[in-house]
Amino acid sequence: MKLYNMEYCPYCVMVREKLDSLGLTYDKIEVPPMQHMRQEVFEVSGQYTVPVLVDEDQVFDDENKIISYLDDKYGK
Ligand SMILES: N[C@@H](CCC(=O)N[C@@H](CS)C(=O)NCC(=O)O)C(=O)O
Repeated sequence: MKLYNMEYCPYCVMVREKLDSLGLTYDKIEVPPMQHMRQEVFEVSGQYTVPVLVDEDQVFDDENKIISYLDDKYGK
């Protein structure tokens, strides 16, 4: 699993806390603060905001979608 992340982004913090609480390991990719420098984020997700989570062939571009997905797939 890969998380496109900015350390101080509150939405990224929410996702990191969820990943940690579920005991999941993941690769954290720090993105540059300037939106136009996030080419990889755009290539992966079609937009520039973080967090973006990639799990095998699935891509999620919003913290709420990410958290629901993680709960559904890895929770309980
Ligand atoms: N997924 C959120 C947005 C997430 C978000 O705004 N992330 C910020 C970082 S905290 C971001 O990437 N903003 C674009 C930028 O920094 O230029 C939403 O759709 O409401």
